[in-house]
Amino acid sequence: MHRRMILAAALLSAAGCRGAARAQQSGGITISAPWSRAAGQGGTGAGFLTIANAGSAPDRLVAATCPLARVTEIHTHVREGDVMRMRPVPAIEIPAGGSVTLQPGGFHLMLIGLSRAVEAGESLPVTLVFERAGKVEVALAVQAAGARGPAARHGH
Ligand SMILES: [Cu+2]
Repeated sequence: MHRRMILAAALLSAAGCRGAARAQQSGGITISAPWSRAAGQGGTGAGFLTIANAGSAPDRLVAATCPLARVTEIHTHVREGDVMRMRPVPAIEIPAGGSVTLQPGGFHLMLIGLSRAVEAGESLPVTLVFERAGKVEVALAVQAAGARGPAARHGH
């Protein structure tokens, strides 16, 4: 267990050195590899990241806000026949000692109604709100539009 924590810390600091993935910690909650994709003004952006909970109790991501988005929602993908559709969810539970990754094709943040274009290379501020850990600020590293595959089709 101790060894695993050291490894995790090493991985996080390595990510920090690359500058693309800043880790933020609050209480037992650690956020790593936050990223997004380029999107146009008035369009919809997405947020992806990994949430680890080192605490002894489960926590829940209950909201997120981004100053550039009119509305920020927490979404999941559900299969309907052979089509994947996105659905808002009220919360994502992060189990005690576990982690959840928001990624294309699964859970993600949806940044709806961007007040300006978001370009690759910039970082997008997002506030995550957890039931127990409270607010956690993260900076999403913006990648090119369509980065990481098919889930780039995020129309609303
Ligand atoms: Cu979505």
